[in-house]
Amino acid sequence: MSKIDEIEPPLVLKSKGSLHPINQTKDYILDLLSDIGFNEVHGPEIETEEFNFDMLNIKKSHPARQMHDTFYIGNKNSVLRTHTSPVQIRSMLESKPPIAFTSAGKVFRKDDDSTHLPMFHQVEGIYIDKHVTFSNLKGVINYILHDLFGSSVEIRFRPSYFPFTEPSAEVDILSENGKWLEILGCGIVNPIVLENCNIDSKKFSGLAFGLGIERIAMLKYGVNDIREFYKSNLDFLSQFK
Ligand code: 2U9
Repeated sequence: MSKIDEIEPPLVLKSKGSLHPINQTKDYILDLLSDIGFNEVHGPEIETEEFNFDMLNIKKSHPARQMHDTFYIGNKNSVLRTHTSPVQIRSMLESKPPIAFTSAGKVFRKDDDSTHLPMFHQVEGIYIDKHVTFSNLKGVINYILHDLFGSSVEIRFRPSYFPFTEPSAEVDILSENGKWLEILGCGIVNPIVLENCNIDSKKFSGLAFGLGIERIAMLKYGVNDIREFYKSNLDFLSQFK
């Protein structure tokens, strides 16, 4: 044993740190998706309006673009990304299908209450190939939710609307007290978005989905107030070691 190993560390260093529960949950979902062939891609947190909105078919008049929902910075063309979808757009422009990407990380919206924060984390997935169908989408979503909430969890697809997917659905799971809880959003990639990325929408189709990590972690760990995750309260955080 070398001399350095014999030195007692100060008391404060004796308890090891660990990954934050949000990063643990994010990594867990990314690993789950990597197991079925999705590769993680990365991109900037400061985006242009073009990549954050226009390329995703989010029109100038869309409420999400209003000053009270989006953090505009510097000149008006720069925003803090409101979702990780522009990461997928950047990667799609640089590759040819078939592709299966995940993107994950911080996103920013002007929200602040017990279930919403101005900064939260998302994981998104996109798979583009020939003959991708809604049935494939259901398969991927069932795979994720069965792993996270058990193979007997009841899952419900509810029709919804997003500019970047058509058709779109929100997905609920049945909680123990008999209430349906919204858990993620998904859909078939809008052909307009494929064409924006120079992908021939007559040859290719895609599935996409997005999850809010804090929401998943709250449900999985029974946390009622999203703000608990960001108080740096070691008694709270050390429960997730
Ligand atoms: C591209 C095309 C389509 C990603 C998708 C959702 C539906 C969705 C929400 C979940 C909870 C955001 O964090 S949240 O508020 N997301 O409902 N996301 S489809 O669709 C894409 C992504 C990239 C190019």
